[in-house]
Amino acid sequence: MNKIPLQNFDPEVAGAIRHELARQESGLEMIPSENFVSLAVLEALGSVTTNKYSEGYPGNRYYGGCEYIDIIEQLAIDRAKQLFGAEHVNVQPLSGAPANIAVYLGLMEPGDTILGMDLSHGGHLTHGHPVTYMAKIFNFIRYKTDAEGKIDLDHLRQMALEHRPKVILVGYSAYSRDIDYAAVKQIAEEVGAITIADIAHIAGIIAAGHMNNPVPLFDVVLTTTHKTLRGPRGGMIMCREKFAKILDKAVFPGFQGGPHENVIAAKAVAFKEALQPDFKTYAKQILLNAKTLERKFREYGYRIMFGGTDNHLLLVDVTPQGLTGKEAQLAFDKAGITLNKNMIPDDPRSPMNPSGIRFGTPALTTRGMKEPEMELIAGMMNEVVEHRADDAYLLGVKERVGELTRRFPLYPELAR
Ligand code: DSN
Repeated sequence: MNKIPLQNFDPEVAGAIRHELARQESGLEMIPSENFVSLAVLEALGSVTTNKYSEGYPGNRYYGGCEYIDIIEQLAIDRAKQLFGAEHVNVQPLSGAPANIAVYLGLMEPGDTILGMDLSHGGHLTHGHPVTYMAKIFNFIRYKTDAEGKIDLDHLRQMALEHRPKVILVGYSAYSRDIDYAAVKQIAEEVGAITIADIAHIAGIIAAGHMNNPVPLFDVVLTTTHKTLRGPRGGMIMCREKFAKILDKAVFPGFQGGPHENVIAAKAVAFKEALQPDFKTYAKQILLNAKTLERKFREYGYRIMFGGTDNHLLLVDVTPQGLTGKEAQLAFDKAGITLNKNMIPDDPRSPMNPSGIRFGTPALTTRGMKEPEMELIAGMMNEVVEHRADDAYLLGVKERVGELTRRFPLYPELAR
């Protein structure tokens, strides 16, 4: 076995990791699906549990030597149940897209109809976008938000009555409002559809009790664990007991092989963190910070989609300012502010050069930033848009970004 430390054995990889650490520490991370995990989560993620094969589930594995792996996976399951009030939990999905696929394959037959949100209205690729393989297997019908950016429940009901879907899917990746799960459940019951919620973006906020929780109402709830939940990169499925067997089988052996137990160990640690009282404070601050950005962007005269935000993110149309989402993203990169270009509802532009930008507060909030910093950041963002063609100006903003982030150290304990 190689015993040489990473830095000595592979300085190229070690160097790139060090630079990535510096990039994360010195910039403003505003991609709403990103966050910073704790050292305890990192430690579990980098543990020897990565060496172990463990196909099957706790107490029922295909391999020997799983006694400690079983403890870890059961802890993750029990903590997730406690966090969300779930009847059954599967922590093995490798990430959000594999979790979605396993659920589709477990619940539906090829050709079955599923009603999901249009990508440009805040939905997700895996919710039936034509570029995905799932769209070739299942009949996705896409609903949209109304002119004010709200989910039009009457329209959703009409579509459900017309198409009689096997599944109704809610939960989005660029939508900034809360969801009336009870109303969607009522529509699903009327047409006999299974309800699925994909809460990947807002799981941490739901776990903290600051947004509506679909778990007690819906048949199946999917999430990633690395966004507002602040765990390792991974996925999770929660469901009613009656779907437990079929979905466990869909994950393994239906779709995946051996689970990544180091990631599951890190999920267990993150769930323990999310069960602590200070996680509620953290999640509340995410929302307060997003509201502060909303207020400032409104003052600056930006076109905020969906009429504002109830969660951690904002979707803003920048074309009235005379630039595209792609141009804005590039200018923000130059200023040390990381966010992403994004389609707006019924965007006339293309996904690679759309009209909007999407940004959010989970990672900044993890650093300890609050309302005063959000005001500063909104001001700098507005300057970036106004001076996007002036590289020297953007460099000046980057220096101010550096001054701000130095006041909120991220991983001072890590070697550099
Ligand atoms: N890529 C994630 C996001 O940014 O929303 C979702 O898969």
